[in-house]
Amino acid sequence: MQAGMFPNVMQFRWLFLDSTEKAVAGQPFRTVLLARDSRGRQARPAACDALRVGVDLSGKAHLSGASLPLAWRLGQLEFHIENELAEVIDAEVRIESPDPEADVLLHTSQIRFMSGPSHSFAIELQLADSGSPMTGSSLPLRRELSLTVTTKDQFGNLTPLNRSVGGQLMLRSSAQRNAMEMRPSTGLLSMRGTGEAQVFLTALRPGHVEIWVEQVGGISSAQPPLKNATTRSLFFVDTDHTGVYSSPSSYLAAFRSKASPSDMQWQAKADEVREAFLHAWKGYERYAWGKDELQPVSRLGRNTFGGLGLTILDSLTTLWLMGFDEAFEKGLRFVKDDLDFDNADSDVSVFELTIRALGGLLGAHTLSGKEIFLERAQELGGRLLPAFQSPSRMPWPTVNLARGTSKTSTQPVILSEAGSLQVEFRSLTARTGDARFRRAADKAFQAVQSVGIPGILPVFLSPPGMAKVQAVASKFAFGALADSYYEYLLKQWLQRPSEKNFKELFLEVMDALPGIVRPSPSASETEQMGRVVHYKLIEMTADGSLDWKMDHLSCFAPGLIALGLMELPQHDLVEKGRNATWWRLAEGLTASCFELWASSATGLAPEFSKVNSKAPHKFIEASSNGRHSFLRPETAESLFYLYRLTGDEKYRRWGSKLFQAILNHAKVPHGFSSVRDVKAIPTSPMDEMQTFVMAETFKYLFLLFSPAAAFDMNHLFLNTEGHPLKRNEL
Ligand code: DMJ
Repeated sequence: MQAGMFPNVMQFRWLFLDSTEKAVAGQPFRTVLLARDSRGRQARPAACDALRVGVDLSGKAHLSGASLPLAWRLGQLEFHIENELAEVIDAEVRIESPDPEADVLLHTSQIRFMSGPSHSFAIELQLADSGSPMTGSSLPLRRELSLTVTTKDQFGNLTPLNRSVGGQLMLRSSAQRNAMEMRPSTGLLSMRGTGEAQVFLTALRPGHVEIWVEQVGGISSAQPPLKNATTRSLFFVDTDHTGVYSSPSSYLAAFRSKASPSDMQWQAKADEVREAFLHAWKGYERYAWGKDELQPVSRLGRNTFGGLGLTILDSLTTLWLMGFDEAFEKGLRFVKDDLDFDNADSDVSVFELTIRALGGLLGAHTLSGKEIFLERAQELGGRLLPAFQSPSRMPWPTVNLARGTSKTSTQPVILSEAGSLQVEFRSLTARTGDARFRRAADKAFQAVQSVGIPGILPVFLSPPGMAKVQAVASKFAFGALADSYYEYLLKQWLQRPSEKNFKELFLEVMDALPGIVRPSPSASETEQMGRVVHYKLIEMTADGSLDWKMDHLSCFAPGLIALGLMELPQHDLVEKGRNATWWRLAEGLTASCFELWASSATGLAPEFSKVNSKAPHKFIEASSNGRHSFLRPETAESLFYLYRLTGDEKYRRWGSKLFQAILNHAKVPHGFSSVRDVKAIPTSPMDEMQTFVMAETFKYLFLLFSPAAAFDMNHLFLNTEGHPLKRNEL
């Protein structure tokens, strides 16, 4: 810096104090100005005090820990410059004397900020031949994928790997030999100076593979964090069952071409269900588009879930399975252009948003392979995560998606709400590689388990705010407040069969189930003389006495048992005579659920019914507060599974009775409506159409009347809202 006409101060020096003399993004860079007198000695304090200093910095750089005017200490001025970006900045220093005649000293330096130490890894996959990015975890077999590993500093600047890690970096995979090829075959990642390295992968077998970066040589303590930070789940599929049909209609045509002679006889019924669904869709489209639910009588829309167009999200998978191209396309455009979580500024159930909205988006992604559904699912998942920030790790009951906040609550946790949002969050992690989703849902599940009660749990647990989870004295039941918790034990196992704890928990529950079934299913087959006994699923109060009441919601249970019979290993089913008991329960409970529908004047099932405490435990008069029907799906769901298990046409006949009752007594000119009293004809409509009517009731009926190829149970399963997710995905 040149000397000027400054009284008593002749020279200035501009120094970098850090020994490396390197500026690093994100770290303060120390600089100092030294003032010297005419003899080259440090200037005296009095000589400096009057000098005014100005500093101008370009880009995002700023002074850290100090503000202007800067204070001289003796003849020295120290200040720190900070910048988030790895870039070159201009630093301009002006020094002015109080003497207006004196020169203004101006000095400009360029400071090159380098990237900070490597902080995070990113792994990106592309199809090697086309360069198309692969953001989901469903990847095609036998196609070469180029995998790029980048290391970034805390501000996202590309940076070479932190030197302290040392050694060589290798890409590792859990794939068995001959199941995956790598180029170079060692998986060596040659990091370029920019912080990027590339390898090529080709999977040869379908299934789940984990990949991660490992360090060979260097400081081994870096190993576990490195592996944790880089592990990514990939799922390779032989793309001839999901995500390959370009449209709903090509999907429909493909499965209809596989119809058996009996399927062909039922095709007309499947088409009637298709038409009924379209009738509901059109009513919604015309009068409530973009709102959560249609009020089909008053022809209005209402926002009961924050205003996400929930009916659209919950209908996408049915639209696909039923082959509706135009409507599916319209739904996709809504998801792409109009679905706005910032507008959902109200407190909405975390559980319902998960099973209906997140499940609907993931299911649409499963079937169509369209990435937009996954992108929006990921965004929604991110906005749901704050709900899991509770001392117990069980979710707070509601979330405000627009604000990303959850209200605390001192109300007990509902078992089904904390224990059945896992398959959606686990699937989201499998497809995006973002481990936060699965971690949150797994922690909630573990929290539920920590009450330490085997088998059937009470329906209420301590509030989310209590770190130690405890059971609250409440009823034991399989219907309202509990249902899908039991369902997700089996379905989490289907998602990842190596996690045997889910299967063990499910078996424990099933072994305990006869405690709330009447008559007892333990009677031998000869005693029952091959009859289908109409079992009832009742409830037990906290003090151990029985409550003789059965919810329609519990009618999912026989379907779940049938799924267990189809999927669980034989050795588990032969133990403790489970096979025979489960068959009896699946058939007998389904018969009772059908009876719930068929025995009412309208043929619609009430929300719940009382059960006679005396054998043979028939249904008696539905209580006046339980006589309404939301057109719930559980019986249709069980008929679908029972038909898959047994191939018995009786289940299709029963399904067509359910469907006819819906047409006769719930259809209104612009949709389908819940009804106030299933015993009263003509019915009184409640002017609401629940989104699960379109997500589930019509879907299960359609699948019941369709060929098995309409829903590939070998590769898929349905979440509790009827949305297809992938088996073996994790
Ligand atoms: C749906 O949202 C789901 O099936 C849930 O598991 C239970 N309640 C409704 C249908 O009745």
